Amino acid sequence: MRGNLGTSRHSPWRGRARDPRGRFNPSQVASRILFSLVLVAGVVNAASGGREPANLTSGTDQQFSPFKPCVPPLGLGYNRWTNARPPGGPSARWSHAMAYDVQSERTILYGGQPSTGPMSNETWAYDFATNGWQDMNPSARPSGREHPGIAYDAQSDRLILFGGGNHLTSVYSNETWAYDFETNTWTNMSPPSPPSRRYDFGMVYDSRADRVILFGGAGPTQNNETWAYDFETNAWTRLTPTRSPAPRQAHSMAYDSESDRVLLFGGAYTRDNETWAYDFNANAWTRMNPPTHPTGRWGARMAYDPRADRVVLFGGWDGSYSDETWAYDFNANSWTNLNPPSTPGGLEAPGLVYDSCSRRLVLFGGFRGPSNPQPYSNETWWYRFQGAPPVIFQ
Ligand SMILES: [Ca+2]
Ligand SMILES: [Ca+2]
Ligand SMILES: [Ca+2]
Repeated sequence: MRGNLGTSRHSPWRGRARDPRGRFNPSQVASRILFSLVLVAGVVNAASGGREPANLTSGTDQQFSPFKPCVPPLGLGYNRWTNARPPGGPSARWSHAMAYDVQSERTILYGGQPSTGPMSNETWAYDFATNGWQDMNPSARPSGREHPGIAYDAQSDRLILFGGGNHLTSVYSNETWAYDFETNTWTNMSPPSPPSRRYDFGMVYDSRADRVILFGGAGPTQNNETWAYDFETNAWTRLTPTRSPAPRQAHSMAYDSESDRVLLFGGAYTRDNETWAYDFNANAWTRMNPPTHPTGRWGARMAYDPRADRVVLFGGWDGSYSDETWAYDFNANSWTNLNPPSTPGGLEAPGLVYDSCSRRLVLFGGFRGPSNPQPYSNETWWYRFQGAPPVIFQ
């Protein structure tokens, strides 16, 4: 069941038992009934002191919480970036790892390169509902590092972190760690046959396959390997598709849950402008060749908005530090420059996630460039996309 909900209190589509094309949609009615059952089950579960089962598919609006209203501030509109200006938060940095814990409704940040001092080993959690960052300060943690990969395994309710390193010392990791926000615990998983040491790769969670998918990276040599990690069996598997994107690092990746594809854009060092899609079921990479696309760049970030069924790309370095916001529709194989009226400014390697509770992208940090008086950002920004009505998953 790939449920839709156009029914939450935030939805402009509330009360319309029709799909965006105006047809009556019986599956949406069924979804609403199911959501009611899920909500009742959740309340019962909470009352019994249990934790909500993490059986919700990542990337859909099905995770709307019955426990905590994630009420977004009013009047922010669509297609605009808003500086959230939370009180406090992580220090300025770039190349940190960021992912959204759907079950706990927190954006989790790990590591990165601060403006001064060693690579960070901090774990922070951002709550949109309170616009507050919390330094989690867990007792055990991965060592400090930049450009690790992180993805939220929704089925297991764990953030999976892999690799990362330090380009100043050329030390790279191939450790696999799992973080549980509820217990504030990092666990070194020590799987038997992980990918080689690397940093600056792409890593996303394929919710249908229940696998974390990794592509490329450098350690320091660039590669074009595709790997899958299963938390339950603690096993990395090297996938060997017949065709792959060329070796690269600093590319952008996101998982389109409606189309069940891992999407990739760009990368270094050629300032690549290719768009690729990976289908785990077919173990196949396909080059998409869209008619228009962002300029070649590295260090951009992408996140998938399931309501709009669009991957949103922000920033990167394309010869200068870009502040562009683009949307990619896999079904139409089309990139659109969204040209929002305000932006966070040009940034390379910020953190970017889709917060399914507030239905906004959350961005933190990034590198503004060496000539900027404040080269590293410590700003938190929100972005709400509406380029299309919410998608009704069938
Ligand atoms: Ca959690
Ligand atoms: Ca899992
Ligand atoms: Ca799609």
